[in-house]
Amino acid sequence: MAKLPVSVDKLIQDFGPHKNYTPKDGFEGTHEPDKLVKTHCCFCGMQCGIQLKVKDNTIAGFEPWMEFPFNEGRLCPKGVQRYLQNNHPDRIMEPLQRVEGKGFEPIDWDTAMGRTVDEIKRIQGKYGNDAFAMLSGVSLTNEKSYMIGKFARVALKTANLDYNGRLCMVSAGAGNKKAFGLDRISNSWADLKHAEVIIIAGTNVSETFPTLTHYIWQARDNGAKLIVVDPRVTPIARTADLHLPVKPGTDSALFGAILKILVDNDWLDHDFIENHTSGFDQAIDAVKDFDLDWAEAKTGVPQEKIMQAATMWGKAKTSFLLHARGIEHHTKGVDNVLSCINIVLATGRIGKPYCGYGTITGQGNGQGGREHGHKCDQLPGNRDITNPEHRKYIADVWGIEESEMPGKGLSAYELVEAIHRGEVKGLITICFNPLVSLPNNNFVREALEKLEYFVAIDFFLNETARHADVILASSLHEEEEGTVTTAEGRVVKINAAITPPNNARRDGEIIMDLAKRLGAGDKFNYENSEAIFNELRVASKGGTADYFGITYEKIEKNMGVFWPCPSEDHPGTPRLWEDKKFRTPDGKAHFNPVPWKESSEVVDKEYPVVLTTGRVVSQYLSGTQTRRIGKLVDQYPEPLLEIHPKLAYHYGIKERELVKVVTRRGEAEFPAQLVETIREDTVFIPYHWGGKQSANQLTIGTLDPISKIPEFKVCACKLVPTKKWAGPANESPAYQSF
Ligand SMILES: Nc1nc2c(c(=O)[nH]1)N[C@H]1C(S)=C(S)[C@@H](COP(=O)(O)OP(=O)(O)OC[C@H]3O[C@@H](n4cnc5c(=O)[nH]c(N)nc54)[C@H](O)[C@@H]3O)O[C@H]1N2
Ligand SMILES: Nc1nc2c(c(=O)[nH]1)N[C@H]1C(S)=C(S)[C@@H](COP(=O)(O)OP(=O)(O)OC[C@H]3O[C@@H](n4cnc5c(=O)[nH]c(N)nc54)[C@H](O)[C@@H]3O)O[C@H]1N2
Ligand code: SF4
Ligand SMILES: [Mo]
Repeated sequence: MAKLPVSVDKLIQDFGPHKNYTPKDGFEGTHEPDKLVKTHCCFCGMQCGIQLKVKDNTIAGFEPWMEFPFNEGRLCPKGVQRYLQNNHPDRIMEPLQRVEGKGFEPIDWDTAMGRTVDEIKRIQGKYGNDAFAMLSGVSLTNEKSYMIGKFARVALKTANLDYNGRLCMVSAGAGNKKAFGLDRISNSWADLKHAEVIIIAGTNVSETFPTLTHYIWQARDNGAKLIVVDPRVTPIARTADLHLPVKPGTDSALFGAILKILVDNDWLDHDFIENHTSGFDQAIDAVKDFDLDWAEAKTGVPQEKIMQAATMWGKAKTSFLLHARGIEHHTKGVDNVLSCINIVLATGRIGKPYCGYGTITGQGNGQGGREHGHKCDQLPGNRDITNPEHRKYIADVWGIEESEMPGKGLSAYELVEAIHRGEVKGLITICFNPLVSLPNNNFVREALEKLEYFVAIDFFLNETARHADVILASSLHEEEEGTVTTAEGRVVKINAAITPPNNARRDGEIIMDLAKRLGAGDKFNYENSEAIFNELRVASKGGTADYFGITYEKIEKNMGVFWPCPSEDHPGTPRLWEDKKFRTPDGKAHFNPVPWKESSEVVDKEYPVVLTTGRVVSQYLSGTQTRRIGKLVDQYPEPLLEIHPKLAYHYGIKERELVKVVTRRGEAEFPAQLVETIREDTVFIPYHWGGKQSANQLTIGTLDPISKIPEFKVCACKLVPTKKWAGPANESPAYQSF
């Protein structure tokens, strides 16, 4: 059996942005595969169908899966190259433990698991159960998400479980629950093609959900008008009928102003408002002063454009509004979402063909993973952990007393703050790289260093795992069967193509083994993934995210089933709300008042430039996976600072010159990329890198009070050119705009 080097310091050194890798055999195309396995991409929420070519228990390539209805064979650069992770030389193939001063050394499973369980018991015995926490991720299947929720509450007996969706969809989830009582996009993508007007707010769809753009093009071919709201002229914005270059953090002013215009012009669906909604008067009262002058001053969008957008939306008969992290990663993320929902409800364009609204879910299983108990305040079926009836129902499914079920725990960033304060002493992470992905990561690093015991479950040594005491060698997406729920609410099947190599184990087996060693083995006795799914179906029954009627067989037969699906004879629900029976207590859709609020940190003389962060097409999240795939690295090898030429001129910054970006949290240097596609007062940095290249050294750890999402999309920075320049600073027009 291949052994890892005693020390993996070398691996750590090599773990950088330039690590190129192509499979040594190059056997793609030269050997016939043993089999083709139909499954889905391991990356974003589109969950494109793909067929993996298997040769000798290795993924040797892929074939398009033409029949899968969403993507019909189309894939983006990440999907095409995901198979290169398999057989990668960095793969962790057996458990590792850290030896001070030496790096990591391989250990056997029994020692790794034994040590972990001893430490859990020691820490919980000394400091209480909640002093041992767990952070999880939604690249994991529904089965694993469900099992981890149960594991944390039943085996680890801690309240402190949260997940990386906390950095992702929670503002949208909270907004959707407030407005509709349910957290899912309203329509399947098929409805997008026939909408008359489409608003895309705060999402760079062509780079982040590339296969979805096909649906937008089709809508355009059918005559749809496209409005894009983004501080950057993103690729999709270049093809839009109208681009609104909003200043980061001001979307609620924009959508509030649009609501006011809809009211002033009576572009309203009075019947829908009267019979199916509540709260309209309060919502319009909150925007009564949002006139065009004010809105232009706040948002930086010329008032003619705001008027044009409102007119296009107001006069349309069918429409779709989509948003993603651009409006959600804010301390007013929930408010921004509600301000979008208000214009959808005012025009009654929901629950009808070609009329839709929703967030575009980010991670592969960002939808399903946020429904079945991963969250610190939630139980399966999107139940509420503070609701006595919900607790009782799930306690019965799990075979425990309701009184044994822990309560609401801390959210992801709050958990790190609790570690920093010394209140939480032990941590398990699975499928999460908080040191790269959480804001203000110098603070996160300090917290990690205070842990008494930290165990990471991963297949690559990510930046956070380098601080672990023990690493448990786990499985890639293609090594375990299960289901995921796509961004449109379609539950699809992930099929295992190969088994984990060498001494690596499936995530599911690791969790079950830990549960057994913690004395809860009888509650984690699953024969296979289907057995977990069948328990999940019962646990979700009657909840808003009801999967009871979904079976593995039905998924395979129909290439996916849309939840809610309450009984086996139910066909699933691609389009919500046709019956107008919203899942709120009064059965109505709720308008919510959204008064104006500033972002947590606004620019000033000392920090005069707005910093925003996000993604590029070839890299994925914290980059652990895509920074190891040579061709994706070639496409975008290092983080660049996008800056408008006028702002660059003001500081004397030239193309590719290093610029020091300084915030109140930290500083870092990035080569400048001069682009006319960004606002003159804003710079953008992609966040897929760690260490000195991490954008999250700069971002701010303030949270939305409701969703607890961090404000990744706006903070104040100053730029310090690293080359001296003698140019006339005050000449720059950009200077005027601060
Ligand atoms: N290539 C790639 N694709 C991905 C991912 C990835 O890492 N790489 N990750 C997946 C995941 S988990 C997610 S969450 C999604 C994210 O998908 P997106 O939300 O599309 O991606 P981001 O780049 O985070 O942000 C989108 C846009 O928000 C804009 N923006 C910044 N501030 C504001 C603001 O205040 N208002 C408005 N209106 N716009 C603003 C940015 O300019 C950017 O173009 O992508 C998924 N797909
Ligand atoms: N500045 C800034 N920061 C951001 C964002 C931003 O826009 N700007 N976006 C935020 C968003 S939307 C998100 S979703 C987060 C994501 O942040 P993270 O969730 O931390 O990012 P990932 O790269 O997905 O980290 C997941 C880890 O899980 C591992 N992994 C993947 N699949 C599996 C699996 O099946 N099993 C196991 N055991 N491990 C697995 C990977 O190897 C990787 O090490 O980042 C957030 N951070
Ligand atoms: S669009 Fe998303 S799911 Fe489809 S291939 Fe690209 S990363 Fe994978
Ligand atoms: Mo995300």
